[in-house]
Amino acid sequence: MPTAYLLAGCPFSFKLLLFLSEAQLLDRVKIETVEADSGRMEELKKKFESATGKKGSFPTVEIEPGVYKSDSDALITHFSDAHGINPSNLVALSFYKQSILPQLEKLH
Ligand SMILES: N[C@@H](CCC(=O)N[C@@H](CS)C(=O)NCC(=O)O)C(=O)O
Repeated sequence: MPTAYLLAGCPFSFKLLLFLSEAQLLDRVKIETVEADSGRMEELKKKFESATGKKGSFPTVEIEPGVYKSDSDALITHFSDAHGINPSNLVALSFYKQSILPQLEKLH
């Protein structure tokens, strides 16, 4: 089962979690939420960076053993394609992306 690594308080991690919840995929993905500035966060970032060669970020999903994918939009596309979901039909996700996330990005 893929593991989604989320960062507590992260608006992009919440976007992925909202998608997985609304698309009813939470029984197909293991969730691990890490605290900001924790040892576990640093440990995972190093793991993501050595696997992808890019700066580690949350959310990241280990989509199969040793294969890591980052970026909330890319992850939503990945799971939508895999499960035949049209994310624009997801009302809560669309609401969050259109009217909540832009405000959070300004603050972030
Ligand atoms: N475009 C990325 C942005 C992800 C992002 O900026 N995540 C932040 C936390 S909200 C992060 O991982 N920052 C790295 C750090 O804090 O070291 C996405 O949509 O996933």
